[in-house]
Amino acid sequence: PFLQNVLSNNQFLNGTVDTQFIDENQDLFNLKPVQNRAQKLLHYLGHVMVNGPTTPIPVKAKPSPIDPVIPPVPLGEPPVGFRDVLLREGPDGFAKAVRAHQGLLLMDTTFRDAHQSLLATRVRTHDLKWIAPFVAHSFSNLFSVENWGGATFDVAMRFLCECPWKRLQELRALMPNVPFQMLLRGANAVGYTNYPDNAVFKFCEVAKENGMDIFRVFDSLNYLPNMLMGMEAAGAAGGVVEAAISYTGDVSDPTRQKYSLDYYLKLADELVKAGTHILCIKDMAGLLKPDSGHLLVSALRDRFPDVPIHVHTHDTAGAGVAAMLACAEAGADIVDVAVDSMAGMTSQPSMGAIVACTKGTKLNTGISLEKVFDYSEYWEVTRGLYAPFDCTATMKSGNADVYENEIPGGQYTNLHFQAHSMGLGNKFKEVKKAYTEANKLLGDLIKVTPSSKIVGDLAQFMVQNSLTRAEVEERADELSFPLSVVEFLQGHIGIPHGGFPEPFRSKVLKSLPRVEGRPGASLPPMDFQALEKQLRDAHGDEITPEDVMSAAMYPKVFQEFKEFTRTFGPVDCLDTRLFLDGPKIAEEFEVELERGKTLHIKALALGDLNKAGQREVFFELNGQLRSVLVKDTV
Ligand code: 3PY
Ligand code: ZN
Repeated sequence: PFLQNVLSNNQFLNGTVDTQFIDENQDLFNLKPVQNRAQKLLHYLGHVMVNGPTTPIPVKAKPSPIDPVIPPVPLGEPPVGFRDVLLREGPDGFAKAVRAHQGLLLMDTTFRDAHQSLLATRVRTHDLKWIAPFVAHSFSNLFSVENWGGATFDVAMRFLCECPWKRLQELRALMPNVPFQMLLRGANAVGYTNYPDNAVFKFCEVAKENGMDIFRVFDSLNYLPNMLMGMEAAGAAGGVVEAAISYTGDVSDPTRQKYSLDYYLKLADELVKAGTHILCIKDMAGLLKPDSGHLLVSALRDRFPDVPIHVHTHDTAGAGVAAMLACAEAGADIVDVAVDSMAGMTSQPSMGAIVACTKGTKLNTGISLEKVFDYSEYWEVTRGLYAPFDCTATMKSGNADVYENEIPGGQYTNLHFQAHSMGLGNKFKEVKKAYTEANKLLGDLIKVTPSSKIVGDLAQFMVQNSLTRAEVEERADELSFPLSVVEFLQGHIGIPHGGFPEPFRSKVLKSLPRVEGRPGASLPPMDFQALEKQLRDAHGDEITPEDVMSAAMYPKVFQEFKEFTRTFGPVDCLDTRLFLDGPKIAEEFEVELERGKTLHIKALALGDLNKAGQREVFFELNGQLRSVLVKDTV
């Protein structure tokens, strides 16, 4: 405003005053835009009050009105945990300490896979931060907390309008003692397509710098060259490499031999030879039964006595606890669990159940059940805030049909949501059947992001066009397949075990080009300097190395996130109920922008629709009347 006055002053404009000082100090004009985060947040709240949530809501339910209570946390530093071992001894020493540990270790997936599987990945940093100190203090003997990667990276920006890197930084500060673990989709990093190698390397480097410790690296086809590249990237960044074999089929079933015990052992040989610090069995669909789990883990244990074995599963059929206990009996060092109120169904097996079942045995976890109950209560109430995304709105139980359709946990929930939202809730069985058939058509694949999406896309195509497997095979040369299916057959994500299905592939591709070998090897490296410059030109100078990686992974999503933030401010500071549903008239609340900077807001009134199709929304902000004009788009 001062400058505006100066620039509209006649004397100044006529040049009748001495402006030499200004001429010589042009940087006086480099004014930063007034931040005014408060006004932006009022704009956001007004927008939600007028038009409803900015994020798509799959379930017609409101966030619960009950606030979670944070269990008491002792003062002072949290106790020493495995992260202290890692920082002291490095990844090799850490792996040795894990292997030497007596009793069963747990990874807690509540901060990532559990809500990816049950709540459409929608849990916000805000609610993770409240409970993080409790976890650091009460569960310092966890192997790790899985809190990053997978779908969380993209969902954070796309739907929660928050920065995934800030989540990592904030949690790191609150939980210094427990190792953090992320899910890295090998050459697909945290995306759905292959990135150039240097993007995966840089991503791991920045993740490590921001506090990530353990990188679970997998490839959706178990395609070894992709896995090795991801492992190298994680290792070069100084991370703990946890190579993960994605599990499908049933090693205990002699009639299902495409993915036999021998197949898994040979793959494990390669991963151990490549120097993985930890070996993981990633059972993304929850197909490991107690028998098959025991068989597989015993064989791996015999073969690699010194390598820690970590088992991941989903509880879709309901046999997760039994399977994890069998794996632990057979020699697994670590199994994955989610806190009770975020466990079961398509999520991980229950932490409380595993802790209770191993208590007093040689597999004792050393975790206090009382603390698990406190933790679970926090999540039970917090989960209520996410009712608009909760799969239990329609999904009432797990289902053992997963042993047939082999749909990964998160995708099982998504397909269920989709079927219900399309009014096909009574046809979910058909969708799953089509998935089984689509998988056979594609040659019986390992199914996990992104290969699972390809199978899902083909299944949807078959349902929409009422096509059977035989019809698709017969007419493969004339049908217009989804792009993801065509690109898979071209070799864009790698080569499946046993090769591509023929003659199906040739019939679909005809003369389309085929990628030979590892897809990333033929991609030109990403130019990060050019990307950074482009981002600075578009968004100003406050671009960080983390922003550059966000844009490298998701260029469009990142741009939209930046634009959203420019308009609506730091919405990650709002409580979840306010973020999703806005305040009620006369509601008073506080928003902590940063430590020591708190806004006191009261929603006063919603004006009538004006001629321009807008409504004025009135607030009291720190005792002063404010209003925002919002276009009514409903
Ligand atoms: C992901 O890739 O996000 C997964 O959770 C796979 O299981
Ligand atoms: Zn999983």
